[in-house]
Amino acid sequence: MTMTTNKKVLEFVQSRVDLCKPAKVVWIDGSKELYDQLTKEALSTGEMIELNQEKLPGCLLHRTAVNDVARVENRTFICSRKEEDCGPTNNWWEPAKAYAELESILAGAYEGETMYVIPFSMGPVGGPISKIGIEITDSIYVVLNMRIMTRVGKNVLDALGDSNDFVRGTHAKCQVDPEKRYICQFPEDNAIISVNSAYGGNVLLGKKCFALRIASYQGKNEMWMAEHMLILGIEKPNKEIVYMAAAFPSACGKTNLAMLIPPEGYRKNGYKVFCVGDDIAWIKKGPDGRLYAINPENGFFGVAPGTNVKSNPNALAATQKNTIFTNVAHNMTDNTVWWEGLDKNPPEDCVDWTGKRVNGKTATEKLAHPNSRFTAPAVNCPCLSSEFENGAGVPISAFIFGGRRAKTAPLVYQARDWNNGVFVGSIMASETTAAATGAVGVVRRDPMAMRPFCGYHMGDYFRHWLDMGAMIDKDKQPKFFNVNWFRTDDEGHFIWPGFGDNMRVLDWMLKRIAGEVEGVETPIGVVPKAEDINLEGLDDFSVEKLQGILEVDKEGWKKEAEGIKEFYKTFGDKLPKELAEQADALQVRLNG
Ligand code: GTP
Ligand code: SPV
Ligand code: MN
Repeated sequence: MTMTTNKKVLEFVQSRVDLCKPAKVVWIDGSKELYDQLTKEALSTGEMIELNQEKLPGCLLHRTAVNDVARVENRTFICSRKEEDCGPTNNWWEPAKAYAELESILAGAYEGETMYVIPFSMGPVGGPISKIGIEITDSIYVVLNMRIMTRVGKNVLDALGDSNDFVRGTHAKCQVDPEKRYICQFPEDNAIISVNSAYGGNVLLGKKCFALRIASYQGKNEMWMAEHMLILGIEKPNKEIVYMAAAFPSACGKTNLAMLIPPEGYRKNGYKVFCVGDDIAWIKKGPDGRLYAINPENGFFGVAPGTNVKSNPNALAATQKNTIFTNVAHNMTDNTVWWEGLDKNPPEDCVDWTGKRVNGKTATEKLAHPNSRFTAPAVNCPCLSSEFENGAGVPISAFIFGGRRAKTAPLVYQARDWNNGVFVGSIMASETTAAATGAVGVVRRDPMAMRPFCGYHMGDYFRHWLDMGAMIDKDKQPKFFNVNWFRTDDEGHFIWPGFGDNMRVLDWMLKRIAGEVEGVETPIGVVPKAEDINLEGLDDFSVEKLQGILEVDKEGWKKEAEGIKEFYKTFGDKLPKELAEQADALQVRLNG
């Protein structure tokens, strides 16, 4: 059965059949019958485990190979025709060589197996900002996750019609061999090839591979932006809703901020927060000259550890049905799931994320992998924005950048204008997390949280940000802020309470956007006067503590400025001169 007469789609699918040699081809039509049948099959082979259907209806558990639990940045390649289009923050692989090696790995890779054809839309089907992809895979896990994370089915092919404007994604599990694992993007060919992995970020090709790496390149050419940003709306007591988009690196708080529940005092006064998206934003200039953003995804691929009724009740609620859990702990007593930070009661009879049966109370290893995840449908989220299905997007009033910094970066500051805001985004630095393989807790530069996701030269990406600003009238430009929830004290404890209390910082931003409050000028930007951050209801948090984390440490920033210049040097003549000037001006202000 095929579902389209689109010649380009049929050619692509046939090319994969010829190369990978499957025993059978199944087109994913979006019907429940087919998903049920595939789920049954995955349950029968043990690929998926059915959880307690009374407590967690429609929920499944999956464990990946122990060497395949996170994105692999050192095995991720941008295969642009010219090396100079890849840039110093990415790995480059010459397309001809990459294709040759990948095709040798893919040759016969599906022998004896079923090949699935997944037509998917990023963004509402047929929407003005949406784009279409086809993912070919041999993994039912991928099919069932793509169903949650994107819009999948025949209607996508109908929307595509005869067009050639679709991204070609090929995935094969192969032997899950880490030595032959490659995640390759071919921006000029609209193509992605991912082999030898079955971990989400590497194989759900609509997500980082398409919606960021390929789409960032498309956005540069078509004057829009693909960003690693959550989108949230804050409803004020006067019912006005202000939308903000925030870029934090992986596992640095996007899902949590996107689903924030304001502190009681705010709720009483009529403030509400709505989630439009938790990871990716596609942003385009709208008919009224403002920037509009959509969330191209259809679900949440969220970090499980640390998610609990206090930290993020909305995310937890979203995982209570039709959710796939990956690499969490399996509670054998009632066939449910558990992870570190869910509660203080690890299951005694437990299978840990590696598949080992243990007593969770006495186990010394982590029961869930630090990068264990839930794949939950967006519609499950109690605070999902009513604009979620609006293909034209929501108007953005603020861009927020942020990272995980134990020192130096204050709780919040505001950039002076668009170009200074781009500078602030470009100098972002953050401690690495378990979302990617490699050392955890090392500070590295991660411009706009896009270092692992920019599909072209980062210097050209900065230029694109500056060009986007130049296209928007000053009075319609979003304001730029930088936040850091992660300052620690001498014992290594987080100082700021974070989570729902981050509303107090967003509130200051709202007032800045409305022009209702003055700030304090510092060399790096405008910080709040301590009295302008509402601490009502925060009993054990003093104004002195707040002053401590609002302080701009000049000596620390002088070192930071030197580090920025070093980092900037790596871009050579691709660094926009506007940003070089920004770096100089920062040094002048710090020494003044
Ligand atoms: P990706 O899905 O990898 O892109 O991550 P993310 O940016 O969505 O991060 P997420 O919201 O899942 O948070 C990651 C970790 O940071 C979790 O363990 C959270 O509990 C923790 N976290 C989130 N927000 C805060 C905060 O405000 N303060 C503190 N201390 N921790 C936070
Ligand atoms: C991230 O690492 O930023 C994620 C998870 O959102 S992944 O899909 O693995 O990229
Ligand atoms: Mn992410």
